Amino acid sequence: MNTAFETYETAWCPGCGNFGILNALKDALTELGLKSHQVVIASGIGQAAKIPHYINVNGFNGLHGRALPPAIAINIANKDLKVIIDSGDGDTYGEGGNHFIHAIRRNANIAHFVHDNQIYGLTKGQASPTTAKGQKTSLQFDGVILDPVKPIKLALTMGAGFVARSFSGNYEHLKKMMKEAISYNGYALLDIFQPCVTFNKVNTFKWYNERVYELPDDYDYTDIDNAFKVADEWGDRIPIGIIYKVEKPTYIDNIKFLKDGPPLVDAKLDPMMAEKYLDDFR
Ligand SMILES: Cc1ncc(C[n+]2csc(CCOP(=O)(O)OP(=O)(O)O)c2C)c(N)n1
Ligand SMILES: [Mg+2]
Repeated sequence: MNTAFETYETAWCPGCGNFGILNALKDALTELGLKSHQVVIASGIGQAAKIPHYINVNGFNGLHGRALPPAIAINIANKDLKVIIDSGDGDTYGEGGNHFIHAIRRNANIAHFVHDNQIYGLTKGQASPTTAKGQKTSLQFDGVILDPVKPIKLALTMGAGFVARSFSGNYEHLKKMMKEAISYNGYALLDIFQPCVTFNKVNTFKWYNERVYELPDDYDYTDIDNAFKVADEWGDRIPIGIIYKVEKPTYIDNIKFLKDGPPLVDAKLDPMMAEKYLDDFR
């Protein structure tokens, strides 16, 4: 157990897939040599979104579906911080779906870890955007009637520069993907399969273990056609790994004074500069 970022009592169920994610996250930060004050984790609402309370780094636990706006603002205000989001599939692809789409366009420097348990865990098992069609839940008694969101394909379509998937039951793989996402300069989506042992009796550790396979070493993640094919693989075999990765200018790269200047938090403020602009109205 990594105690560098302290250990807190959690409100998660015994056996929850979130434990694997929290452990891998602490170890990934440690191996990257990051200290508490250099990292900030933003989240929305949900079981996954409780992570800022369970790790000793800077944290922002906001509203449901609203992890991305503060995370983007933090990156713009202090480009020296490592900004990470930990939030759920509902929070990211449902309530926060609009932010998700537009955050990819902005390409702020954020590692976004989605705890994808394919269910609304905190509110006791209603279907989330990634729950399989036909799956019976605590609310959809006769089965979900909607087709699920395909997060990997959606992110590729929107032009994300880093798109990956991992599984909370594969510690080494997950830690590696987290380190890659955190080190990537730009918006990095890491969708993480995270069994919800209480409210999703379909997508269990066994279910994922039987299907998940690692993309081979010779897989070319710079090829968008490959990536779309991999994004469509679902069923008996589900790929994990870096599905797509290319370098592209970030939000800060596109704004000269943010790129070349000090972090905004350190910028000198001269209120008298406003006088110049006020003259236009006089
Ligand atoms: C605007 C708004 N809608 C609905 C809710 C109720 N709510 C809180 S958490 C949640 C679902 C969370 O699911 P997910 O993001 O997948 O996280 P999990 O609990 O599964 O980790 C819902 C519907 C809310 N708090 N705010
Ligand atoms: Mg969920």
